[in-house]
Amino acid sequence: MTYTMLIGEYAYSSWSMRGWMMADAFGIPCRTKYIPMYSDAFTDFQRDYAPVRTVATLLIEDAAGIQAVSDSLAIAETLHEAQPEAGIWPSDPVLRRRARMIAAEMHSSFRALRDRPSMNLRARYTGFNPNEAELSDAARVQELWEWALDLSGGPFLCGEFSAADAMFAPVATRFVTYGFRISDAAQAYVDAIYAHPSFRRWHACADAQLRVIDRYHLDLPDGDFAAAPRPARLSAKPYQGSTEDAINTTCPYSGDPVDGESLAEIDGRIVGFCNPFCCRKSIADAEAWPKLMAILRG
Ligand SMILES: N[C@@H](CCC(=O)N[C@@H](CS)C(=O)NCC(=O)O)C(=O)O
Repeated sequence: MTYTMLIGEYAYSSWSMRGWMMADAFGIPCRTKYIPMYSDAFTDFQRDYAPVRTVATLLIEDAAGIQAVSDSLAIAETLHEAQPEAGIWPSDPVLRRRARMIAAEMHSSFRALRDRPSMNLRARYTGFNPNEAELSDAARVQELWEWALDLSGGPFLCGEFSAADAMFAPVATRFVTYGFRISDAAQAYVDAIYAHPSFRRWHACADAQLRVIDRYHLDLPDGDFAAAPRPARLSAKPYQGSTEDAINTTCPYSGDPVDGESLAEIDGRIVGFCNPFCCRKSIADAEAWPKLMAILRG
């Protein structure tokens, strides 16, 4: 059985992030396939897998063929059923019930918060004035977070990172992007999300993906994007030179040969990748990628 997660834009597609984290954050091997949103490729995807029409969609391939499962909660339950030990839902039944309850509320609610302040990992606005409905959603999210964190003791909603956190991670980014005033407990949780390795990998991919979709950007002053609560990152920049300068000959991710246009200087060492995207996501946050760190520290 093999898994492939079909996703949309890393910077903007909050449901893609949720579905993708349901596998990545729990160490479930799963290929990622990006389908550009608002493109012919997206229309083809909807036609090929109808009635599926949204990302994230999980493709499950086995001897019987390929089955497509869309919808983040269905993806969580499908993966949990296949790998109950992975920790998608907490093993403790009390925590598991709570995790399911708050994940379900995230899935079915918060229309206002999901609409105008849409996910955008490329911006950090100043001057966003939340309306009453957005403030009310933000208050309810914090009420749920504080209730869950109090009961579990944190650092994540139900103790260890679970599907409930994958569901709320994009909300944490909205609070950052739009500068919502939140409680200290909520801010500590936002910081924990931003420090989580799987979230770091997703954010690094958002940094690496160059496509900008204007409809997700508001006409507001952009604040200090670098000040988002991301952990300190290793110094890294693109490197122009020869593949022979690199400490590796094959890409840490794909195993394919290193490409001369995809070299980076990371923490003082030259590393090569198989394509520019792999190179950019590594520059964005090297420590998020264990296979890269194994080469750097090897
Ligand atoms: N309820 C779905 C929502 C998924 C969703 O709306 N995804 C958006 C991208 S963030 C999408 O694929 N939109 C395309 C469309 O609705 O045609 C889930 O939980 O996954």
